[in-house]
Amino acid sequence: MKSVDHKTAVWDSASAEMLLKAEHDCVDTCFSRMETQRNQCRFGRDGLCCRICHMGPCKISAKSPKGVCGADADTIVARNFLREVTGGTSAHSDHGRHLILRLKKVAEGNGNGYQIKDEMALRYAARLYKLTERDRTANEVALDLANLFIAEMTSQEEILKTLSLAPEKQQNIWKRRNVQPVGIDRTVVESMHRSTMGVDHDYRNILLHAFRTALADGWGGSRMAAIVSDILFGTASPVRSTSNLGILQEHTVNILVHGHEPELSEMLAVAVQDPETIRYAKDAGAEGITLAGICCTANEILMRHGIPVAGNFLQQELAIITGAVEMMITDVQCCMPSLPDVARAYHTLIISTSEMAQTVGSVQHVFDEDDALHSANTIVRRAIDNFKNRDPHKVAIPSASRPLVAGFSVDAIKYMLGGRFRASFRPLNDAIIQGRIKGLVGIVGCSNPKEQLEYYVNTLTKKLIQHNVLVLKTGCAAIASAKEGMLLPETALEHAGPGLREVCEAVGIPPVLHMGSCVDNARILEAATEVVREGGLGDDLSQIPAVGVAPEWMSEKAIAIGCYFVASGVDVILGHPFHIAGSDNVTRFLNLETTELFGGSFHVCPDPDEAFLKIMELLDRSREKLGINKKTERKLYDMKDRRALDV
Ligand code: SF4
Ligand code: MSK
Repeated sequence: MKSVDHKTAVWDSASAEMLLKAEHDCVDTCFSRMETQRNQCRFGRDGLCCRICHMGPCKISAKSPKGVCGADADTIVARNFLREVTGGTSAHSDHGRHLILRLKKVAEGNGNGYQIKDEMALRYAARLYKLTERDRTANEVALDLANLFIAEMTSQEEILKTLSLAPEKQQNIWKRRNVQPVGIDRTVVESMHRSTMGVDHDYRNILLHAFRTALADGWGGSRMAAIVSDILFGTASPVRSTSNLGILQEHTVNILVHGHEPELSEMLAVAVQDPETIRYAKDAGAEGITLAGICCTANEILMRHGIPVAGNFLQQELAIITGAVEMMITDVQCCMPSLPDVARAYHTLIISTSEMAQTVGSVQHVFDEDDALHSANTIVRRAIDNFKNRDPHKVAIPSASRPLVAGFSVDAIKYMLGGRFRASFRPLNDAIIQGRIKGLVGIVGCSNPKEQLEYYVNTLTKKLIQHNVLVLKTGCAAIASAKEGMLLPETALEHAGPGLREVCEAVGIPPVLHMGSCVDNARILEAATEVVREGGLGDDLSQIPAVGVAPEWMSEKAIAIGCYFVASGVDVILGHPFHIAGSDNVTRFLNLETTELFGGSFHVCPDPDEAFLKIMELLDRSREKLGINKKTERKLYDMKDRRALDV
């Protein structure tokens, strides 16, 4: 086992303590495995390895510039890139599909414990899609909506209806560029077809399909997932909670939920509050039950229930190393196959609950969604039964934990900005126009052991708010901010520049807004669309002063997200590059030419200071074009002004 320098591998003290304990307990983690993988294959890194047919695998170099079939670097790099975007799109969209099918069952009266929690969100969504909702029951409306969403998955020739939620000019750009996706399933299948041996060889054509596929994610699968989650589990509103490994308790049964599906975790949240279950835990010698989350399942139950967040992607193994976790319950996406190996050194049970996501060494306990509460109760009792196996000599829970405020859905932001009766983005637009807020930056994505955990995210976030940039966060990047105390309005405001602080204090929002899980990046686009609709900042997303950043990304999902941001006209900063360096043409297309096509492109900035400067340059450029690049006095808008701003 390679040793890890905990000072350079991680940023927060809790993770550093657990890395030292891992070494002491002789437990391998992704940080030590990263050391054994340092010498990574340069053909893979540059996107130049092709193994899609069995004349290969072929690798492209100066000496062998073509594969056996004659494919060159451009084709191979573009095909590999498309397949990554397709992987990410599939993950988000399949997540959306599960929720849509659940909504359909609820609408048909077979909810089995699930129900429509937010009828207003349902009726609002129905109106967005021009479904009749007046004088109809919630179930009738929900059934129509579920069927429409299923058709969004399966339609063969019809353009996705969900694209119509974007600003009109945006839709026209997609039409002109011929990148409007049809049904998500067809778009994904076509990606695989195009990139198989002997089909699409023109790198531009392949990359355009990558953007088409990504749009099927951001303005399709992910957007529908967010809509249905709100209907089934309730639209999030600001909620207080805590974060980091210090939320684990020495004397309670500790249960961690990890992955991405909210359905099980919603039921677990109910199950752990059942007085009989709590009594069962006390009979087992525990003081109670602590339920907490890892990764995006954490974000889901945090937003709606205020359940604490134990950590993000790179902390999944570290949480088990505390020796205090009775059970980690995994579902889909971002759950490391190493978890059972780590758990073996302690008493932790790893339970995989999804039939499609099994891990060797874990206990398979397929979550029965048709008997959800009972299934959740059974799992919780099993965790309680495991409490007696905890070895107190192996327990060391770090003390670090920070309070936070999360749950900023678009509705919640609107409400906070304008109040119940005048909920609107107007005050935000005005603050941007007046220069109090310089612009909006969405910081999203994962953590990656190639870089010091959370250094980039936290350094950049602080700099941005100091310079009056309002930061929107999702996924593991949001958890990084939580652990740093930056989701606590009081702390964050200490770091905010005067203009941003003034606005945040006036409307009562923190300068860093936690908007949810990685599938919720669609909500950031929804917020940007509200800004466009409110008026005064351009008529498509490429015109508003807004930038996306994926500092420590690792997942295919992050690539799909980056692409749907760029296709929506938003520039995206990457902390490290895609695997495309083997093709100058592909690199130029993604980092330059997409600006011509969509209004945004990718920029690679390996250092947070460099990223900060690039963001400022991009925001200034947008402000310049809008003619608002100087601070103006606050102006109160009357109806005439508003009409003049309308787009
Ligand atoms: Fe090699 Fe062409 Fe087959 Fe790829 S498709 S493995 S480049 S022969
Ligand atoms: S969990 S995709 S590591 S954000 Fe959504 Fe975190 Fe990235 Fe997974």
